[in-house]
Amino acid sequence: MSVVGIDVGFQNCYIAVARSGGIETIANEYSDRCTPACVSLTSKNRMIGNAAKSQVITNFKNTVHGFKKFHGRAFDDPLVQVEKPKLPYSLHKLPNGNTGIKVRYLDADKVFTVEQITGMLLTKLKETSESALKKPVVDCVISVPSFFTDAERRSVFDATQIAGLNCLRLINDTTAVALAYGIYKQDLPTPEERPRNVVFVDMGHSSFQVSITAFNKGKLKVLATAFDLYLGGRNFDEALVDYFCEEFKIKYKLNVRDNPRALLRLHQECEKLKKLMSANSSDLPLNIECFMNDIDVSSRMNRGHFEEMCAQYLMRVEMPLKSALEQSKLSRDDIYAVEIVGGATRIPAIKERIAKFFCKDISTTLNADEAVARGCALQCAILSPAFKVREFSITDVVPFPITLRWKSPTEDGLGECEVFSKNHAAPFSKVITFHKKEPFDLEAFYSSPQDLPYPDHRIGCFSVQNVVAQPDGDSSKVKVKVRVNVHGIFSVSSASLIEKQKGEGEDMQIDSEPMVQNEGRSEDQEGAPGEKQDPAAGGSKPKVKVKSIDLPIMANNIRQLDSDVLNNFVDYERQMIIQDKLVKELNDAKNAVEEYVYDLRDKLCGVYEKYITEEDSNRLTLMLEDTENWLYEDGEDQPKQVYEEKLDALKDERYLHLSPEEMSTVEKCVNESMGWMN
Ligand code: ATP
Ligand code: K
Ligand code: MG
Repeated sequence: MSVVGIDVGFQNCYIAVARSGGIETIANEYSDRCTPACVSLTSKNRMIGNAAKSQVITNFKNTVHGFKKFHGRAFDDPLVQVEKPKLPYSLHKLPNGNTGIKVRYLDADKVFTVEQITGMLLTKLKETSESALKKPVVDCVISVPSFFTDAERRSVFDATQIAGLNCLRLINDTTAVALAYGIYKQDLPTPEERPRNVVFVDMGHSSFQVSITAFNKGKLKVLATAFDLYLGGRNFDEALVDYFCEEFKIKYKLNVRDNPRALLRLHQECEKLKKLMSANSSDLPLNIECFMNDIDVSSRMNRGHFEEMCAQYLMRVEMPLKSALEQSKLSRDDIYAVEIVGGATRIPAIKERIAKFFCKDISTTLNADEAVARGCALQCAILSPAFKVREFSITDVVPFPITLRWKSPTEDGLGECEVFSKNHAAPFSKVITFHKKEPFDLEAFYSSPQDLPYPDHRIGCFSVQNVVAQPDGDSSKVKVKVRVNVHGIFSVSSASLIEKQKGEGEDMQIDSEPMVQNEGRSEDQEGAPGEKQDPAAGGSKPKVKVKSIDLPIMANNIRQLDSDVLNNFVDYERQMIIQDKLVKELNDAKNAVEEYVYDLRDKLCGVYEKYITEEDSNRLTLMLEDTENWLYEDGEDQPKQVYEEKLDALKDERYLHLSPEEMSTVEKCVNESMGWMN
């Protein structure tokens, strides 16, 4: 069983794994611990991560990045519409209204769902973990922003399935960070003592998240979360881009915005400049050669000017901090530490604002880039029976209150009740008792749409089926279990009808006021979200003589892929993986020929020189030249087998006429020249 944690960022992804020594962040094949959240589609294959990032400018129409926020969002969603004009690739409205991503792939127009694109990214991250762990990876924990609603979480969960991962938990970014902070702390207060309250601040590329978490020995409890959905490092890049676009219009008469390639380059340069300014307060140059219409551009910027330009963004840092503190009902004095993570918290002005708000020096004891992934891996280790890790209990919160409304087709019992208040503990299950004579619908929705960072407050409709009256005509007692599961996803998970046994004289409750019974049980692990059946706890209190019958629940309007659609995506992902593998093998075979040519050419005028006749040497040199030309011409695009045969033919050439002793001398020389001997 694998223990893997993945931070899927808007811009950067990190993987942490558990190995014998503990949790460690791992590097990909480019020796980079950061894998860009980027997918590039071509006429032959897909490139994912670093390879895709290098295509951002050259293949801009088919290189997809900045898609994380499209999860669970309709094409018409205001957020999607705001992002759309800024993207170098095209979005497309899918038949079901969702956001599709339109690209050219294998020489055809193709629309992918965002689940598929994230699925591709996860496939890459899965492969990277597999090559580090040298075994198949299936189980993992993946981070999502704490403000993700049901639809967004379900969509990310679907993506994990497309990639063939078994996601044990979708954990909130800031909760993962809290776990990474707390689990190794030896000096946490005992459960009887007052908890240690720590603020976690994460500003990434796209958004800003804050949580306040209370720690005691062996446990953490999130008290409050707050966020700014639209505040992140990219706002600061965009401010610079805007500024230089204006400047270059005047200075060089260039309309940068009309040229996607130039605009993308400017973006990259501005991000670099922004990072430099974090470490350097002096005037810094911006130079881009051959920027547009063969013109070289140059300008300057310094931190002071940059901060002035970004005043509107810096102003917004305080709000979520204030909101989290208010919700937690703590005062500044109750805060033990303020820990910051996320790339954008490296901007000095942001650090200053956070410190100023809490009247406290901020701590940077965690690795700003890797803490989320490490926390995910720790959570995975806790959930994995195969791995020994310190017991640590995690109680998260419900970020947005959830209400249940019920109605029956004919009965006039109509009512509603808030089942999960804001900051209610999660995961959590509750049992609600209804008195009904016929099937009824439960509509779940977020209670305060004005605070919801999502345009549709509906979560889904759950029909409780097969409900019948008691033989004596009375209403039946129906126990319905609702929960927010480990992924932070809401569901009506089970229902059961309690049959009255003879002689049981029970008081009936009024339909419109269901009894809510807290189970207070925090679930450690469960299956896929939206599962419709599981063994009903049925509120089976001991000693009451009742018979309980499980009732089927039909979930409607849940924002999740239908299982046949999901299965198609799973199959298609597998096909694409095979296609990529074939292309890679082909490229490897071609590269092998090329490498052989270079290698032999070196040896001919090096270590082999003494042992080869001039005639053979000339013949081989010519042959190598022919092969090289062939590679650029007829041999440019051949099946793998052709390259393999070419290589075999080259290797079969006889040219060294040596005795066994001479052969071993040559081998020794070759090895020495390649530095293998010492
Ligand atoms: P999100 O959390 O929004 O999904 P993410 O996790 O991909 O995004 P991070 O990797 O935490 O984001 O941070 C990336 C952002 O941090 C980028 O905007 C990047 O430019 C910025 N950043 C990184 N280093 C620095 C630095 N030294 N100074 C300023 N900004 C930086
Ligand atoms: K990240
Ligand atoms: Mg992040």
